Amino acid sequence: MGNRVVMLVDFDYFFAQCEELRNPSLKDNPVVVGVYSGRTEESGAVSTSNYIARKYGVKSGMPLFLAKRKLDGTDSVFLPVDHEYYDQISDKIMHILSSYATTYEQVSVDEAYLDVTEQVEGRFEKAKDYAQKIKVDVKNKVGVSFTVGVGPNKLIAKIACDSQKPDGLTIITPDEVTCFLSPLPVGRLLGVGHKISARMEDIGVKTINYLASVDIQKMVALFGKAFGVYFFNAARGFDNEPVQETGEAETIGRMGTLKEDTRDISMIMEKIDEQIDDIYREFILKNQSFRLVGISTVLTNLSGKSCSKTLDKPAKDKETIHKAAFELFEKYLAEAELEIRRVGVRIGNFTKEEPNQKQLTSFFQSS
Ligand code: TTP
Ligand code: CA
Repeated sequence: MGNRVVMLVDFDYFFAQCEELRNPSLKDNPVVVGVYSGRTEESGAVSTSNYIARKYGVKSGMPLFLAKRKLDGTDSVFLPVDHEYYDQISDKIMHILSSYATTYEQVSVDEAYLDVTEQVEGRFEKAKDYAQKIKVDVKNKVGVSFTVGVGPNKLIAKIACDSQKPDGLTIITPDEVTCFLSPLPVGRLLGVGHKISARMEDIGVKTINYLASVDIQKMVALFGKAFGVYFFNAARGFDNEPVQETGEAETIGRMGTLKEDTRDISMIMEKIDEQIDDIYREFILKNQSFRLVGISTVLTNLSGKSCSKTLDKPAKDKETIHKAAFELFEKYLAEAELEIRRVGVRIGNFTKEEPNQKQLTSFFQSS
């Protein structure tokens, strides 16, 4: 099989850029978009800010009063989040993006992977013009700028994208993967957050280059089978995950508030199991299989996060949802610093396929 050409598109300072879009006079000021918790006028957290505000040290997740303090003496503008408006803008852009790819996978309100292998005939030298063309089209039609990373798989596209923002375009060809990854800190790999990178540093592993020299047995002994194998592959730039439509409309999910803020997985799973029962009742009416299980959380600082997992093969049973949700929470809790306030679970990627029918793609991958 030839090379894949995968793009990750990540919209620049998204919520704040949306605010600039409807009020261009904000563009020269520090702009902070935040969630106001309502307890006092200034309590709440920063969702995001434009790059002018970032120069003063404003960061996502920071308490609003601290952001105010950092921007003291400037003409800063603080605005409450308006998800409905950002979703509208996001939908417009996503619609345009999807027309440029054979398969497209939206991962969040402001990020999507595009498989453009066919469009550029598998040639990375064509990817630059192609990405530029998409950028200009979206800028003209919607007025929003974004950053693109291009690589032979999702893992590399993501790291490439993060390496130059905003309005960036970074292309890493298959030949460049090793050189590109080698000097980077392990924290740049998806799934390696503060805690895991601290554990890696404890054994002297700081760079991806060094991580690639750790043998597989040691990796599995240290991080467990699933993580160990993932890190082993990721350090080498290997990633077979296909770019696939998740279709937000085609998920069944529930979200709810926990009895108390917690990081206790059994308490979380108790809530999740109730939600799974609910989801499952709706799901069996479809008479289909699902291939995606996702979780969402809202933390005590009101920031939210979601992640998902594509199953090796389609499934139909409740236990698979429970197991996948448990694994996702386990992974998530290993990284999350704060307590969790709200949780949710969803399933998606529905197919008519029978769960026990071995798919050709997974057959080739495992043989
Ligand atoms: P990001 O892509 O992480 O950030 P960004 O788009 O604001 O900035 P950039 O990509 O240029 O670095 O997040 C996308 C949106 O998600 C962001 O605009 C606001 C929201 N968000 C939160 O609400 N809370 C958070 O803690 C983070 C990180 C993001
Ligand atoms: Ca972004």
